[in-house]
Amino acid sequence: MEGDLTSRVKALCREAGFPLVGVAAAVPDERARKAAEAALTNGLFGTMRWMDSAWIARATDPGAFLAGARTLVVVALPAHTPDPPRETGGPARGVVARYARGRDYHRVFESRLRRVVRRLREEFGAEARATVDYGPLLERPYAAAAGLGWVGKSTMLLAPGLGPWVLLGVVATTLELEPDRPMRKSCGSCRRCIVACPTGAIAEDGGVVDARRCISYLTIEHRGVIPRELRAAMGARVFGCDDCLDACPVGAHRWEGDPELAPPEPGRAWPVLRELLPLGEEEFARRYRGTALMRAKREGMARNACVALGNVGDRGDLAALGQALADGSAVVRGHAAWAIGEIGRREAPGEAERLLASRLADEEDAWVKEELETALDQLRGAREPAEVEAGGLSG
Ligand code: B12
Ligand code: SF4
Ligand code: SF4
Repeated sequence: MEGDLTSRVKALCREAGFPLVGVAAAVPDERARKAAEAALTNGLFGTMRWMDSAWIARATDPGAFLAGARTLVVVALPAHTPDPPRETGGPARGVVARYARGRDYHRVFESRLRRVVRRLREEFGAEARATVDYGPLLERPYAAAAGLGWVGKSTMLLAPGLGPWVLLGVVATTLELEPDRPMRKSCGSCRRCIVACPTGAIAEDGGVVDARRCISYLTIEHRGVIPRELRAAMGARVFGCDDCLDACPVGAHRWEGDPELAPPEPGRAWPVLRELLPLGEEEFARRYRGTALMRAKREGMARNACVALGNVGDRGDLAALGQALADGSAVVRGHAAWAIGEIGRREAPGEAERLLASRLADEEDAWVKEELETALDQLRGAREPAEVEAGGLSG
C-alpha cells in the first residue's frame, strides 16, 4: 500500500468491503450529547431504557469506547436494494424495511470490521475497536463529522448521491489520522420526510424523531402493547419503516445496495402475514436466524402481523387470527382481537363477532378482555344503524 497513513487506512477499509470511509477526530461531541439528553428528558426514547444518561455520556465520548482513541474511522455501506417482485391477488402480505431483508447487517459489518481491526493492529501496531449500531457510540453525528454526509431533517445521515440509504459502522483507533472536513450541506427548505411520516414522528422543523411514534421503534424495539391510536397508521409494516427514506429526494434514483443486504427471496421483503401467526419460538428462529428480524422476537413479529392484518387483511385471514386468540402471549391475543374487529368492520362482521365472543368466555387477562370487548362493541355499533335502517324499510 502506497501513500500517507490516512490514505492507507482508508484503502484498507475499502479492501475490507466498505466503499465509503471518512475520518473524524476522536473527541467528545457536546452538541450530540445535548441533543440526546434533551430527547431523553422529553421521554422520546420510549421504552429503550438502555439509552439512559450514562449511555449517552459514553456514546458521545470516544475515549470511553476505546482508551487512548485518537481517531474514529467511520464506514458506510449502501443499502438501497431494489424491491423484489411482489405477488398480487394472494393472501395479505406485510412489508419489511429494506435494510432488514437480507443478511443481518450487524453480521455483514462485523466480519468486515474485524478485518479492519486486525490489520490496524498487525500492520500499524495500533489499538482499535469497532462497533456497528449497538456500540455505545452515536454513529450519525460522528459520520457527519467525518464528512460522509449531513444530518437531514429526518435525522438520517444523508450521503451525497446515496441519501439516507447508507448503514454506518465505526472503528476507533489510537492511530492519529488526518480528519476529513464536515460537509457544508443542508436540506434547505425541503420537508418531504416530515410530511411523509405516517405517524407524525418527526418534529415540525425536523432534526428530532419521537421514537414513541416511530413505526420502526414500535415494530422492532418496543415490547408489549402498540397504542391503539397508532395501529392504523402502521399499514402493512411488520419490521421497520422506510417512509421518511423513500420520501427523500437525495439518492432517490440511485439503486445501490450491498449484495449481502439483498433479500434471498421475495418473501423476506413481503411475508405472508397469516403465516407469521402460528410460528413457535423454534420455527421463528429457524426462519429468521441470521437476519435482523430476530430482534423483534417471535412475540413481536406475531403482534406486528396482527396489526398489519387489521389494516390490510381480509376474511381469509380470520381463521389464523382466531387461532391467535389462544396464543400463549397476551400481547398477541390482544392485537389479534383488534385485527379481527378491524376486518369484521370491513367484511364478514358475523364471523368476526363469533370469533371474538367465543374467546371472551375463556380469556382471563384484563387487557385482552378489554380489547375483545372494544372490538365487539365497535362491530355491533357499526352494524346497528344499518340494521335499524333495514328493519325500518322492511317493516
Ligand atoms: C436508537 C436508534 C433508533 C431509534 C431512535 C432513532 C432516532 N431518530 O432517534 C429508532 C428505533 C426509532 C430507530 C429507527 C431507525 N433507524 Co436507527 N438507530 C438507533 C441507534 C442505535 C442510536 C441512535 C440514537 O441514539 N438516536 C438518538 C438521537 C438523539 O441521536 P442521533 O439521531 O444519532 O443523533 C442526533 C444528534 O447527534 C443531533 N445532531 C448532531 N449533529 C446535528 C446536526 C444537525 C443539523 C441536526 C439537526 C442535529 C444534529 O441530532 C442528531 C439527529 O437526531 C443508531 C446506531 C448508533 N449507535 O448510533 C441507529 C441508526 C441511527 N439507525 C439507523 C436506521 C437505518 C434506522 C431506520 C431507517 C430503520 C428502519 N428502516 O426502520 C429508522 C429510521 C428512523 C429515523 N428517521 O431516524 C441507522 C441510520 C443510518 C443513517 N444513514 O443515518 C443507524 C446509524 C444504525 C446503523 N449502524 O446504520 N433507530
Ligand atoms: S421510520 Fe417511518 S415512522 Fe419513523 S420517522 Fe421515519 S417515516 Fe416516521
Ligand atoms: S426528505 Fe428533504 S428534509 Fe427530509 S432528510 Fe431528505 S432532503 Fe432533508
